[in-house]
Amino acid sequence: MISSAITLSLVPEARGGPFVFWDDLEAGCAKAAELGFDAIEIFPSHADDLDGLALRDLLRRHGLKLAAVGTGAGWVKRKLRLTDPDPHVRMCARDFIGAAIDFAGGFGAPAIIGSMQGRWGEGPNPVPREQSLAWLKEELDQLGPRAHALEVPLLYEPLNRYETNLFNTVADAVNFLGTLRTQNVKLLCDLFHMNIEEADIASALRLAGPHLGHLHFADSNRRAIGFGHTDIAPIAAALREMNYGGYVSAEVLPLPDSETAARQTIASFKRWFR
Ligand code: LER
Ligand code: MN
Repeated sequence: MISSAITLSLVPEARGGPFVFWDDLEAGCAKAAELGFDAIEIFPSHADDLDGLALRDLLRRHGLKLAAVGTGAGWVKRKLRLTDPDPHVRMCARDFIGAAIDFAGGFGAPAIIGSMQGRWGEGPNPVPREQSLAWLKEELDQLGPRAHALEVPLLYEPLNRYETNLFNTVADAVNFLGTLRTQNVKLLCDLFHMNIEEADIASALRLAGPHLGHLHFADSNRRAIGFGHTDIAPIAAALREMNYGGYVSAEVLPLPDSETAARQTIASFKRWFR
């Protein structure tokens, strides 16, 4: 069964980004539960900033699950990326994501690698694409088993061309996953990025098939589903036919405000998946 989730950012530097709830974990959880969401997806400054016991209690009180933990703050706040030419930066990136894997894993949830994948061919010491991909592969082959030990997948997210030049499409990302030693890295497909990069979103999701581990549920303009022009019917049909059993998580702009974006998301979720 497909479950619903909604994003909550605890990162001041990410202000303006695609997160529905902001700053206040308690208030965000209360609102998510009131509206009927199954889970929240948290975007922390660092996993070590999160109080695991307090979060466990909060989730229990509100009948929520943890859907995933984002690691984008490693890039936004610290400029860490898994494909940085500097080995020290790559090591810090690995440690940052490792902490997110360990924290999320304690809740049965995966960590997400999105922005922290980086880009190739930039900066003062640009390297060829093949070198960046070799580093990405090396890091995923270390981090995937770390997640596996906690019985959770690790999520890798292809992004649109303006955010990475490593992998933009599901087809290319699926091929890349096939080159890894670990089989524990799953795809996070974000409908906003897919709207830019895929010829046909539903076909791309079918291609992802069993590799699909998580979905960012966003309309063409990165607003709540129903507030843009993406045709959700064939996408929902594809997810149902695939027997997708993960989360559709609203990583969307809080427009016109957080509550309206959240209400629109849960209404769309119920319409398409219940
Ligand atoms: C970034 O655009 C994004 O979609 C995030 O989920 C990645 O961290
Ligand atoms: Mn995303």
